[in-house]
Amino acid sequence: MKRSKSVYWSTALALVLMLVSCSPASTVQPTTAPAAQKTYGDLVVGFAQIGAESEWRTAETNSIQDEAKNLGVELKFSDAQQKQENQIKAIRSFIAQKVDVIGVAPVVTTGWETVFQEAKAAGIPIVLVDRRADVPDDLFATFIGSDFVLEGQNACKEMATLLGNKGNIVELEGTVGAGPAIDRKQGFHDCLNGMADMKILASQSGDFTRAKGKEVMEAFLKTHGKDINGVYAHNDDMALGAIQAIEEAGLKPGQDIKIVSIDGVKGAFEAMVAGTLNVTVECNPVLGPQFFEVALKLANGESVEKWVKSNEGIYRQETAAQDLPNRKY
Ligand code: GYE
Repeated sequence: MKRSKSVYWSTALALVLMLVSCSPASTVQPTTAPAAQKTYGDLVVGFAQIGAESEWRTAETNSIQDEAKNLGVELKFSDAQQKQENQIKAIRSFIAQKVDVIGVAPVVTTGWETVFQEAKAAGIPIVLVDRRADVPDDLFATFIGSDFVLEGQNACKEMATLLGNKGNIVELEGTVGAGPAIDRKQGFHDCLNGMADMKILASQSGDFTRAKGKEVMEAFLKTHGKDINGVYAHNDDMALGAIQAIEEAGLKPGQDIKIVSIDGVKGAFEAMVAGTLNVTVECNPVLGPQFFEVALKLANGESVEKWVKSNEGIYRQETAAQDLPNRKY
């Protein structure tokens, strides 16, 4: 009898508990704990790199790959061999792999809207690294890079000092349609507007490469010869090519023809120590740390500034020997 009583009460208790838990009034909403914060070790990041056209680009690639290793981030890296269609293919592949964040150094400023829309639809933030893209603000999270217009203005002021505000300049432009090429040209020309006796004799793209820079400089020398007082190169690699062309033409680069370029790579410091380059305006390629710091914030739903600006200096022949040993790239 006793046994049946206890069975009765435990069954009744179980029934009551069931009814209470099922009744709407007493239904306990499951508490949605905030999503656990991701750490670097959780991050999967895609990076669509342009290629390996210059010392600067190689330094940027090294910075991103080394920093991913230091932080334990899973990095999916692609080299587009300078082709935009390859960068777009890489971004689509990162979307398919559902990475947390996509970084891209857009080879040119246009042609990105469709694929960036696809990334947005997939809920994957786009981070522009070192080069900007002409897309609406809602299609990218931030631009990590330099003020290229300011770099062009600084290069112009350095050239004016070297030429005593008077002379003829030839311009080696970067890749046609690339943000830094457009902006470095604008900055230099804006500054020239205020200088009546400084003139651009010719401008042509050397595609940011040493070989093309040499080729274009050879053509400038054939056409303008000794009328050329200065060379403005949008990057050091083209300047180093121009130096070779000037020497082969029997002239002294850095003396007969003053040379100002942009980037601040090791080869430029070596040329300044040798006296063949006069000035390099720094453009910092060591963007890995800033890139992954931003990527982690975005992966955790935090907001970031629309432009994470790099800080840079101007380096001249006079101090190159003491600067060279301290250069990081
Ligand atoms: O100046 C050049 C590279 O995008 C800022 O691209 C970068 C530029 C850099 O090829 O050397």
